[in-house]
Amino acid sequence: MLGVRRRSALGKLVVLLVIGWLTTIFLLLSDTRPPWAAFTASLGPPPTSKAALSFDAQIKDSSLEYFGENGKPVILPSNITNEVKKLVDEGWQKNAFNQYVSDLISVHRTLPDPRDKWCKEPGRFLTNLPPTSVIICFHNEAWSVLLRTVHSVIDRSPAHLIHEIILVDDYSDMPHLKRQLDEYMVMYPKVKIVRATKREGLIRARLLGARHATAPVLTYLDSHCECATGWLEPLLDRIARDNTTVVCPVIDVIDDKSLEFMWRDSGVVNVGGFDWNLQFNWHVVPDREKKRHKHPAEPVHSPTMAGGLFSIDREFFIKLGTYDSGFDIWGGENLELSFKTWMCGGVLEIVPCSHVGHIFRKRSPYRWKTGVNVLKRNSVRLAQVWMDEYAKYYYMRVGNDLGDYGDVSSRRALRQRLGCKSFKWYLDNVFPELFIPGDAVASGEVRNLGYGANTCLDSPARKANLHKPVGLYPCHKLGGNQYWMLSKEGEIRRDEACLDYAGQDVILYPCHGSRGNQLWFYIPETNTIQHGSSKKCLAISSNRQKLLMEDCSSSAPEQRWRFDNYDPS
Ligand code: LR7
Ligand code: MN
Repeated sequence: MLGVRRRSALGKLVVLLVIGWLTTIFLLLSDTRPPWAAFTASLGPPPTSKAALSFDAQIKDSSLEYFGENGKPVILPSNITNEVKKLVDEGWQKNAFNQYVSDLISVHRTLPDPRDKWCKEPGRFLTNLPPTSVIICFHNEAWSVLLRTVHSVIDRSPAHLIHEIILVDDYSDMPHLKRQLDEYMVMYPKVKIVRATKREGLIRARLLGARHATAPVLTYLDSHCECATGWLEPLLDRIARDNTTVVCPVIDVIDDKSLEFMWRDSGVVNVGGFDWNLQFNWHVVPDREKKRHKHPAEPVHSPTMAGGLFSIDREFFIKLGTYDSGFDIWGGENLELSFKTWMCGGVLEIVPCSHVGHIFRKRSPYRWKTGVNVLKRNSVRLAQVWMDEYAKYYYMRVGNDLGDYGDVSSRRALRQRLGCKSFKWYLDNVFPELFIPGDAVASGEVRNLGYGANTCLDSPARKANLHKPVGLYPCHKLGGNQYWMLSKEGEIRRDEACLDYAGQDVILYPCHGSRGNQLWFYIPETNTIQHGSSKKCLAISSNRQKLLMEDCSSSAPEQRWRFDNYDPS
């Protein structure tokens, strides 16, 4: 159906009639078709439950409007019946997002156009763009969410640029992803379904997809995305101009509860970074990068990518050795591809004209491997191959216990063969903002020497706890939340977060580099940690539960601290 566009008017009519006729025959003859088939084919949302049906019927009768159009949120009324409430809970349970609400929204829903005016100026993009294979891997994805991902690609991309859409089923066991999906996709000849014969994890599932893909460009999406108007052309444009450019769209948030599409304008685009736990994080566009541009909608260099949403020239991906197929289930592959793109002659960009929404979840809904720390194993492989003498900073974070990470010799040989630059080059040139632990004058645990000398400064573990009081915990020598660094500038850091005191609690706050409330003096002779602006001393309460700021006293045991590995030279 995607090819219809370029035919003559008469041809179009004939094709439409034939398609209509075939569809009718198909729907009449196939008694195996699921009850909602006719419904979805004719635009509406696929109700998956009786309750949803009556809900939907109501809304159609009254206003002829559908839920969630134009990316609007869908908020369930507070007086839902217990039966509906149960369905809502089940949806959350299975997916870690509000599946019930998603099922109420059309799989063809409209979205606002999030593009800057600059993006729509005539001649902005090349007209002769290469077509792409879109690869979407899923493991037990919700029906309406997966379909909305696929339809957002078909509905909002120029047909001639979509060579095919490859759905890779990573050994799901939800029944709707089997025959029901095959039957639905009969209507869409460009969609191919590839199935893994065992659980591969998203990295090897992506590689499986790539092996089936035949277009010159590969575009990867997570299975819970919605592509906005004009998302594809700006990505392909960059690759058409230089096939070593790897590009990511701006990732807008689709709310996990209301499915609202929350887009942001190009003025607030972020770029990717990472910390020494090898976790991906977002940063504002640095000034050095802003200076390279005349307009904020121009593509910006990014040290890393989030991982799930990007386009890459097929040949270049192969040249880079695709992904390390020794990576399991989830994680680390985004940094691998980012590092080697930069180190082996490419450029990684975020393209503000291109917007794709993604449902961000607060937990992972599917089963991982038991007994193996998959993410750590992937990260150790990454560090072993790509991070040279900087790998040690990651190892310190995992207590220098690398575990069994398998054989990486072929990946090292790949790097050698490609003649890639060093990790130091990458840090100096691509991510100079990153704090290097080796520049710290002390690092490791910060142990209080009062009350038994077994209490350590302990960070609030989760990102969301930034701005919360810093805690205390028995010292454990495992690094992790008790790993701190004292910078030359007098900050007590955890990567990008700094110990900060503004007269209330001692909290973690994003490092700002201008001393003030983040300035501390560690005096090893007296074992004190004094705050720069308030002149108070860091101390602990007698029950060892709370951090205090006290007037400094040379006789107070609770004000004595030892910072590991102190070396001011
Ligand atoms: O075993 C699995 N098999 C799979 O096929 C596990 C997952 N998957 C699929 C899954 O259905 C989904 O489509 O893989 C995709 C990613 O898994 P998610 O959505 O559970 O993870 P996520 O969104 O937190 O993942 C982000 O980090 C991952 C690290 O390995 C991948 O790079 C994801 O693609 C990435 N997602 C994004 O970049 C979207 C923006 C998130 C941010 C920031
Ligand atoms: Mn995802």
